[in-house]
Amino acid sequence: MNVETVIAYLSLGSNMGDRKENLDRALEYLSQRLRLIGKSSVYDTEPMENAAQPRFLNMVCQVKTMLKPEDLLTLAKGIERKMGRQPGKPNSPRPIDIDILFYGDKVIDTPELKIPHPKMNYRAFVLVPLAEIAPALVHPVNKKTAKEMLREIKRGVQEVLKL
Ligand code: PH2
Ligand code: MG
Ligand code: MG
Repeated sequence: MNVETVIAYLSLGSNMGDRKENLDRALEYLSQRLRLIGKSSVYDTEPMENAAQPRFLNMVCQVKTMLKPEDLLTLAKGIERKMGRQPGKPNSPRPIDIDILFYGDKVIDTPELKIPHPKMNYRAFVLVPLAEIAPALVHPVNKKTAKEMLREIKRGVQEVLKL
């Protein structure tokens, strides 16, 4: 069997219930199925896009996995469900949201899955923790590093506070 290990980056966010506990629980569930090799600090962040919801805790983790991208997505969705997230409510408060930011340098663009995550480029709540743990990581499409992408966004960076 030809199994390949890939380094992936995931973004975790919670703005419902005990937010810190939710992040910890999600990391625990993830570590049961893949190898957690890095994690950022936890940041308290202003909600973006739908401002009329509670503040988030956000973080990014680095994982090593043999799961295919679709299976990694299934794992993430399964943990979201197990932790009580209601599906089909994209911009409402949630105990946990787990998004795939990068999967090696693979580029995927299907209706179900887009990698690299198309919205990360302007999201301080993603780029601040990402640049903390992987400043030199290169985006496979725009070829910028995490640190460069962070430098380019001005709006919102002040709304991301390290816990
Ligand atoms: N997630 C969103 C939309 N807005 N804002 C913050 N601060 N943190 C998030 O995780 C977040 C958001 C969609 O998933
Ligand atoms: Mg999300
Ligand atoms: Mg999501």
